Amino acid sequence: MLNKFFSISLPLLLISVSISSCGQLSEQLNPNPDFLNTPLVSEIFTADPSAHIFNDRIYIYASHDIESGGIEDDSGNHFNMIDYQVLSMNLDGSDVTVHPVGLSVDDVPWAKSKFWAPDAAYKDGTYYLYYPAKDADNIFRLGVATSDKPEGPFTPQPEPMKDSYSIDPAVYVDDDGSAYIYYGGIWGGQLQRWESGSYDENGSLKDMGIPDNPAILPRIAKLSDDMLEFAEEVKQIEILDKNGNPILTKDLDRRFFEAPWIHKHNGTYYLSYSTGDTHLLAYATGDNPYGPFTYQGVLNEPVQGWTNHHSTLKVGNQWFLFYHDTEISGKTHLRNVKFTTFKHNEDGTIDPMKTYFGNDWRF
Ligand code: FUB
Repeated sequence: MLNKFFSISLPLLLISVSISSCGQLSEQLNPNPDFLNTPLVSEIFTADPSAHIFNDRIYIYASHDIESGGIEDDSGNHFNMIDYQVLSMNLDGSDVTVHPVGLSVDDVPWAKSKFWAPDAAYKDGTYYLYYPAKDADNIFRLGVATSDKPEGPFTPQPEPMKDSYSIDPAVYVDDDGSAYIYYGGIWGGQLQRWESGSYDENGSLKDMGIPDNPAILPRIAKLSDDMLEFAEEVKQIEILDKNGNPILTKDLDRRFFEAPWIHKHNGTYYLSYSTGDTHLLAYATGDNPYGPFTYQGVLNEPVQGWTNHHSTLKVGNQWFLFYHDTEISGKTHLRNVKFTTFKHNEDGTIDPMKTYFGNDWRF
């Protein structure tokens, strides 16, 4: 299959590049037919991009992948990240910048390892970086760090967020100013070990193992006014099929695995997430931040590399999907962030995106 680069003529491409330099962000198309887009940066390896606009500039809060020598396994032993470096660019895609280290695991008293997928939010002059890390007992918790600049440096809170667990925090600030934290991930993200309400250190390393049971669900909590803690008891977010039935554990193409993300379009809330071992991004819709959400379809087909993790961002009138693959390294734990355009159809659905056209994606 041809990618978008080859489906448009060269003169059109030149026009699109010149429009880009005049204002509107446009995706960077890859001359390699296996990939739709080019990596945003190549100085460092970056993954799990959470994109936001702050002060008329796009900031991307990403995992900073490194080679640690960890042997790949189903718990993510090969992802041993130790710091965060924020990426940013102008709204037209110019001046792409890799900022200095904004937070190191050594700076966080409670955190011992695994700076996995982060997100950020802004309120009243302060930027908040939300991140997962393993504590001294090897349990994933969520932390918050603050800064007066979007790129940091960030000052961490001395303790993890009370009652937090698992991975992949994503903070959504609704139109009324209410902020919600979405999070969770199974397998290496440990969510299956919290099904009883407390951490089971001998719990399963994977799904709960009961195929016909409802799948494990992502979590949500409203954030406190100071953005530093949960303001309420954590709730599970239901993901239903179109008949109103829960998506089941055995439904690997549709069940939640990790990487929850929320955006709103025409009053509808879109919960998108990774299906993990089936390598898809999926999306479901609801009419309020807590759900229930009804499964709608695939958001992005598998990328090159095992993980598929993303965010969405509206720049002007155009929606973008920020995602990652492994084009530069060919290794699943050394990823690179990219972005592409998408649109919502008249009926609110989103056509599945395809950003990888090769066939060596599962490694
Ligand atoms: O980057 C480490 C982990 O890989 C993330 O937390 C997951 O979402 C997956 O992308």
